[in-house]
Amino acid sequence: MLRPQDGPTRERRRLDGLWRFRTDPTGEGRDAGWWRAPLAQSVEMPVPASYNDVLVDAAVRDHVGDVWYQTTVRVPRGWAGQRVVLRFDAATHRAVVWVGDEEVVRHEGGYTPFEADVTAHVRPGEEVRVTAVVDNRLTWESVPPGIVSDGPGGPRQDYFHDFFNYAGLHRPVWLYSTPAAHVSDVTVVTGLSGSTGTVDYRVEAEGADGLECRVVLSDATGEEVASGRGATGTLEVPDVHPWRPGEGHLHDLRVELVDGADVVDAYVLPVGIRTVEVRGTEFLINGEPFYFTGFGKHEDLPVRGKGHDDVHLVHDFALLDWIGANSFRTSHYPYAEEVLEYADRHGIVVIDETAAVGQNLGMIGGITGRSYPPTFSAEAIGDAGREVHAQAIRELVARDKNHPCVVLWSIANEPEAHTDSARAYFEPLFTLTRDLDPTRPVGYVNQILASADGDQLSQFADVLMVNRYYGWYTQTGDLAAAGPALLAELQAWARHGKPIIVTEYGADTVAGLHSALPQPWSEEYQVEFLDTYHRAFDQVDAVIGEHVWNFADFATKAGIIRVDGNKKGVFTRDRRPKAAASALRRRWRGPGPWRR
Ligand code: GCB
Repeated sequence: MLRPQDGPTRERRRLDGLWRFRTDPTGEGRDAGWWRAPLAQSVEMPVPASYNDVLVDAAVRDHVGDVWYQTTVRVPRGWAGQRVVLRFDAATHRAVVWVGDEEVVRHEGGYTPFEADVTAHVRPGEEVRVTAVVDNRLTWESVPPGIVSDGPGGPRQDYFHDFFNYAGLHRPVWLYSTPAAHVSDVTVVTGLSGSTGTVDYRVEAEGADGLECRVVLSDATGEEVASGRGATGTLEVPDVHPWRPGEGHLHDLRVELVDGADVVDAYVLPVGIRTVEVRGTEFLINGEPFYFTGFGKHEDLPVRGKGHDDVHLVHDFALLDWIGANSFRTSHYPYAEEVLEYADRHGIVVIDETAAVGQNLGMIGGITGRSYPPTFSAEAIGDAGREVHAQAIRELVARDKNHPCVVLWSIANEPEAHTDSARAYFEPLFTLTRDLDPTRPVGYVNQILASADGDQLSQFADVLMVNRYYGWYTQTGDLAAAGPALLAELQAWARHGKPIIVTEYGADTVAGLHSALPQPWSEEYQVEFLDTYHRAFDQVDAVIGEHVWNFADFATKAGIIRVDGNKKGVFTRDRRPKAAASALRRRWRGPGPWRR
C-alpha cells in the first residue's frame, strides 16, 4: 500500500490534532449509532497518541473495549473531480470508520495502515464528520493474543507479553487526493551485478485503461539514470551508487501514467539499490558479510505511549548513531512508516517483525502458575487466529516490501516451537511470507524452551534469531555460570549451519543503582552481563549479530517482576544513558573482534 504524498497530481492533508474522544465502557455506542452525531460527553484527545496516559484517569488507562474518536474536516475545494481517500496509519487493535453517517472501512490489526475511497461521501469545499471506534481487546483471534474475562469492575484483559497494551490512534490520519486514474501500487526488487545496479519494477494502476506507464529513475542529485515504459520492466544503472549499511543512498523512481503529453498521475518512490543474501552462516548485504549491532526496541514514550513523534524519531536515531548501532528489530510489531523511511535515508538496517508475540502458553503458564489450553489448538490459537496472523504478514509485506532498510522478516516473537502443532501452524506462514517476498530471508525469534535439538520451526527459517537470558531469568546473578551455558547453547545452534542473531539479551537495571560487586539490578551488573555475552558471541563464528534487549526502559502491564516497567533499557525511558551505554559504544564503535 502506497504512502500518501504531495505531488503535481496528488495532495494530502493530515487530520492530526485534538479529536473528540470518549470511552464506551458498556459498549453501547455501536447500537446507539454514536457516529451519527457530534460525540456527546466527549473530551479532547490528541492524535496521534495512545489515549491511555494522556488523561489522569484509571478508567481510561485501563479501559477494555471500544473508545470513540471523532473529528470534523473540511475537504479542500481544489479537490473537486479528484478521488478522495481517508487513511489511518494505525488503529490499535481494530477499528470501524464512518464518514458522515456511512461506514467506509473496518480493519483488524493494530500496526498496519488501512484506507477507504470516500469520494462518494464527501463534497470538496464542505465539512465532513469522521468517526472511528477503536477496540483494544486482545483475544484468541487477534495478533497478539489475549483473554478478556469478566471482573468485578468490568471486563479484564489478560495478555501474554510484558509491554503495556497501549491503544488508540497511534499514527497520523490522512485525507488525500489522487486522480481517478491513479497508480495504486509499485513493487521494486533491486539487484547488483558488478558495478551495475538493476531495478525490477511492477506498477499497478486503477482506472488507467488507455494510459501509458512511464518510469524514470534518478539519482540523489536529481539526474536521470534510467527510464522505462510499460507497467513492468527492469532498469539498469551503470556505475551504481548502492544503498548500504551506514549510507542510506537512495534513488527516486518516478512513476507516471500518461496520456500523450499529459501526466495524469505521478508517484515518486524512494529506492535503495542493494541485495540481501544468506550464504552458509553469513548474512550478506551487497555481497559483503554484515554483523548486526543494535537493539530490540519498542515504540514507547512517557505520556504519548505508542504515539508516533518526529522529535523522538530523530532523537532515537541520533542515540543509535552515538552508540554505534547499525540496526534494530521492530520488536514486537510493525513500527510507524516514518521510522522505516528514516532508516532508509540513514542506512540503518531493520529486522521487521509482525505483532505475533505471546503465542506460548506453556511458557506463560510456567511463569504464572496458571493453566492454559495447548497454544495452537481449537481452544486457543486456532484456524481463525492463524488467518489473522497470515493477514498480518500480508499487510506487513505489502506495506514494507520496498524499504531497502528491511533485510529480514520476523514472523513471530518467542512462540511455542517444540510441538507438532506449532510446526503445523507455522509452516504455512513461512511459505506464505516467502511467496509474498522471495527476496528477503525469513525467520522467527525463539526462546529458551526451543532448544537447538527440540525446536521444530528453525528448519523453515533462513536465519536463527535467539533470545537468551542466562544470568537473569536463569543463573540469576551468576555470570560465571551464565557464560559457559550461553556458549554451549550457541555452539549447539551453530551446528544448524545457519547464521545466528542474538535478538535479545539483557538485564533489568535501575539507573543510578550502583554496586561494587556486580549485583543484579545495578548498572555494574548490566555492564558485566553484556560483556559476558559478548565474550561468548566472539567465540562462535555463526553469530552474526547482537541486539541488546532493550534500547530503552518501557512501560509494562502491572506485575510482580516489573517495577515501574521493564528496566532492561540501555537508556532510561527518557533516553538517558546507563553505564552500559558507554560500554556498548566502546565495543560497537571500536575495531571489535565482531568485525570479522
Ligand atoms: C522476552 C520478550 C520481551 C520481554 C523480555 C523480558 O523474551 O521477547 O518481550 O520484554 O523477554 O525482559 O522479559
